[in-house]
Amino acid sequence: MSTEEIVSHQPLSSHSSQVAIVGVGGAGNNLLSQAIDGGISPRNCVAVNTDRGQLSESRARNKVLLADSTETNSPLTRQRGGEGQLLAYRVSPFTRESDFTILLTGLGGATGTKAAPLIAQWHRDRVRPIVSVVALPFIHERERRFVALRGLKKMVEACDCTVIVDNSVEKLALLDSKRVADETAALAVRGLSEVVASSDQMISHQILNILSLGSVATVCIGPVESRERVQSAVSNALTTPSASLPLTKAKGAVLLFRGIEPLNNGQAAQAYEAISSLVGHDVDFVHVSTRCQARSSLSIFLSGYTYDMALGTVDDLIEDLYDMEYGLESKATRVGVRMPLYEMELA
Ligand SMILES: Nc1nc2c(ncn2[C@@H]2O[C@H](COP(=O)(O)OP(=O)(O)O)[C@@H](O)[C@H]2O)c(=O)[nH]1
Ligand SMILES: [Mg+2]
Repeated sequence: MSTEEIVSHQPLSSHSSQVAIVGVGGAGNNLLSQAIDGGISPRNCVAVNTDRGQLSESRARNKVLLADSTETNSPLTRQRGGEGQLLAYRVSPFTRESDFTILLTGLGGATGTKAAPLIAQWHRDRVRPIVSVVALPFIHERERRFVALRGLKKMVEACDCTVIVDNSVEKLALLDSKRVADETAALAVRGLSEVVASSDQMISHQILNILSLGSVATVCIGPVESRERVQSAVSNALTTPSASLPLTKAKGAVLLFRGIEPLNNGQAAQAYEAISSLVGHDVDFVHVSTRCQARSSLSIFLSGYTYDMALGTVDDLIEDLYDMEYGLESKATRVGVRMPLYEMELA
């Protein structure tokens, strides 16, 4: 039985949702600023960090400076019932009016890995939808990938859906672009927040329902040369998912199209056909078009994955690391990539 569902976008409904976007830690702050540069309003954005310098550079309107871990052991923290409570107390003034929260962080460091799951859990306890977009460390950040996996487990447990943007995978896809992962994460956040804030709540619910078919999702982003060629745009986008999870295991797809003219139902049906044929079976589907003057693009969120499947993709990379370490033949593209080093923190 096909569960395909095609919904047209009703722009500027009076029943849209309020979205809050929270960026935690160095990566979270950077990616949030990039999403703001891409067009989302800084008003609903909150940057959270233990690093005062990074926080001051954030383009978010609201900022929360967290104490480092020595301070979180203070009597005041204990009085308030632990770190989760303290975090909630600091962050909630900026998110409690919202119906939908998007959490943005990089896992594998100290601040985001520790604080983001606590912030997510606090929202989840209030039965508010929370979707996270998380960057996983580059392949050369050995120990960090292990730390990230532990953090990912907590994120996955605390969020309705966690969209993984693997820094390692994205770097393989487009060698000429320095920061593909950043672009992907920022576009994913912008697309989701834009659609949730401007569509009918019913559409937001459908999107959330499809995203939460599994605890983990990937996002595939690509340009659209013309709406008549939407099928090839879909196939191209699906060749570079944000984390290397198998297409065949996807259970749902959320297609966000941006362009001067929205996709008509025929074009949306063609896009669906391309997705289901590449995935190899029917998936739950919703599509939303947003008008914009810029070059047309699409973001396809593939959902229905589990934490264990995500572990599998990281295992592959760990095997590659092992091969590199012991001089075994490995895929040349992976070894040959020169990756920029991000700020390392002495936690
Ligand atoms: N894509 C992307 N990943 C980043 C960026 N900065 C850091 N990361 C990744 O996020 C992980 C956590 O780093 P960071 O956010 O600095 O740690 P934290 O501040 O302690 O939470 C790192 O291991 C990096 O792989 C960034 O600007 N973009
Ligand atoms: Mg930091």
